[in-house]
Amino acid sequence: MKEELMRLKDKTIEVLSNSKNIDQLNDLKVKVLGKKGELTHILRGMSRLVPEERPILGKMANEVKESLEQKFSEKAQVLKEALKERKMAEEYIDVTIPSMVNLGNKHPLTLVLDEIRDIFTGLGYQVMEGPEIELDYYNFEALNTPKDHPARDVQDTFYITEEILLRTQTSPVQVRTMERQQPPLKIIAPGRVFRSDAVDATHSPMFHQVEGLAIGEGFTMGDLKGTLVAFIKEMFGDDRKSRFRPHFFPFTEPSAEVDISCIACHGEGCRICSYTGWLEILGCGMVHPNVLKNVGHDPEKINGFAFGMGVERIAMLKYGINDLRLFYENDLRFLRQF
Ligand code: 2NM
Repeated sequence: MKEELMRLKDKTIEVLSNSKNIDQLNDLKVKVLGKKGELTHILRGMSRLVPEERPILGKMANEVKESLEQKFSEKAQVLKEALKERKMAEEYIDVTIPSMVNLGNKHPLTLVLDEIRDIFTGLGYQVMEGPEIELDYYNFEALNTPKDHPARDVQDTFYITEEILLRTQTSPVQVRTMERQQPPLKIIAPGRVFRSDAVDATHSPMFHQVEGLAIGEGFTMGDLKGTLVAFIKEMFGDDRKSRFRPHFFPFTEPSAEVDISCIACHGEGCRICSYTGWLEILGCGMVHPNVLKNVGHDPEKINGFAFGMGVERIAMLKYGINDLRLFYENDLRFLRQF
């Protein structure tokens, strides 16, 4: 029996040291040390021994069991370590390999909006945002746009209820800001606006605007012109000419539209500028006294100027794009050019 124990021990150690993985090792452990294993089988033979020998063999069997258990746990540790090493080697990522990923690029409207924003923040303007779903009050009423004004026509405006609509301009953001922040104030409000227009090369029911506002004490039309000419030169080049034409907006008085000399023909006259030499790029004016009153200012003390431009229109002029729909179709052949 003693020999049997010794043989079991030696054989187990030999097989154990050749085990290639944890599963093999566990199988072996069950086979040798398990309840119905080989060691138990040998111990059944104890009953055939003389009583004096039993404790000696019992002690020996325990030693064999303990030493095997020790070997099993050592080997398990070694196999686990090896498995970890192998995984680490397999899953190693060389972060120094040069990347071949196509990173993509910014949308042309984003590029133009970024540029407009950089120019005005450079002039000390803050960027403000507001809701796209607006109250009639902020979109029209507070902006001195009377109930019978053509811009309020249900044909142009998406009404949700009688009082709630999709903003048709971003000036409601200016009104909201004037209500909360005291002058002097210089802000631009970029964002999406909505008008019930049929889609064609120059119209879309959703487009982007940037509106600007500066209020404080003693502003003049000269401040307005200086600001917008500085913007035009940065955006379209130092030698770009501009002109201010009288116009009408309900929220400014006096009001003007601003043209720049044609990008394509530089004033000679061509198809792009309809042979006028000029391209319209924005609207502007001195904030109407009624708008100032509506936000609680005394127009005798506080005044200022405001302006608004369409981002799509500026992007079309800047990049020579002749169809607005290209901005929204996400055709990569178009988008990759910017
Ligand atoms: C334009 C043209 C002229 C404008 C006015 C205001 C406000 F809120 F101050 F009254 N914000 N934007 C404005 C003025 C917008 O867009 C063509």
